[in-house]
Amino acid sequence: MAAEGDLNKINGDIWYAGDVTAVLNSMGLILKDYAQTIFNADYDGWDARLDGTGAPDFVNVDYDTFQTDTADTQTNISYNSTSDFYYTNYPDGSFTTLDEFNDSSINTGIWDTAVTGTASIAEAGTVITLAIGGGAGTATLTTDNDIFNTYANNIRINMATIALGGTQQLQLYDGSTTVVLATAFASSDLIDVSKIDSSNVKVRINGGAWSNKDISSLAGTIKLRFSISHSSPASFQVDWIRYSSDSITATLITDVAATASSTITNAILVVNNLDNVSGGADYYLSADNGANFEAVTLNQIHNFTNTGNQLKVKVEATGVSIYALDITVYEYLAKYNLH
Ligand SMILES: [Ca+2]
Ligand SMILES: [Ca+2]
Repeated sequence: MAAEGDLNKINGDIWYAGDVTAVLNSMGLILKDYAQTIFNADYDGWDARLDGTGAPDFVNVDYDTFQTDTADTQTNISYNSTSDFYYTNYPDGSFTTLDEFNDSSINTGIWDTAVTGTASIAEAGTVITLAIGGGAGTATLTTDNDIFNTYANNIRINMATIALGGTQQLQLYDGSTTVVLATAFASSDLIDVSKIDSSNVKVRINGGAWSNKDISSLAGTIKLRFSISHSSPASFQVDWIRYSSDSITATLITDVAATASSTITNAILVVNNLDNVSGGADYYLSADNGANFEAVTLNQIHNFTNTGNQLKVKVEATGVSIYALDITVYEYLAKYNLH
């Protein structure tokens, strides 16, 4: 006899509650595909001949392609009005200052400086400048302490003026081995460094795609280091460095829902999303207009403990790695009262 949840039943087998769930979950996979055509029609516009009026005759469907910024709650979430999606965005103000470089003196408790040849390092005018003068030289600005253990796993760096080139690098350095995180800065570059584990650090510049840096070659104290070297004048400036160590949360709650004609007792949620890591975001549904949110698994049937007649969706990411919390939500569709 096929076990509970195994739909390979034969006549005479017992039908379990788990089999009902399995059937409904298989419908969830179909719904996921079907939702794509609904989203697409919503973007393109419904054919005026549809149902005589151009309005689809849906049954128990709630969806949004986010063509307007309608979400009720947006915490560390931003709306992209050009491409109609929501994405996690941690503002600079949510980070803690490591150094703003604004007291015209290099803080020896934070930094070690080293220069050769014509190089110089100076803090003035709210920035720190690493420069090469008339001839060859090298300048490095290195944290005194372990960047991740002393401060946090998430580091954000704001570059200032980049006057001339030379070889510019942002590095991790353990006293003997160097891992290059970024090179050739541009003015106002915003660099995010997010440590994942002892082997992997993710880096992105100006909110772009994350790139992975293998740090398994580093051991002991891992310091952050800015470096410039050149044979003739070159320089760059750093405006500030901040970090985020506390548990950070991004929350998106969708707009006030239309009132359903009957009490909502079950639903399947479909979301078009991009999560950097599996389980990067948690998804919730509320059947009572946001009074109670219940965790759901995408594309699977959810039977509400707290029933109601207004559906809302919540997307939440909580943790300490900005990379892992980097999620994008493009569209959602919830079909309720399937049975
Ligand atoms: Ca200073
Ligand atoms: Ca500054």
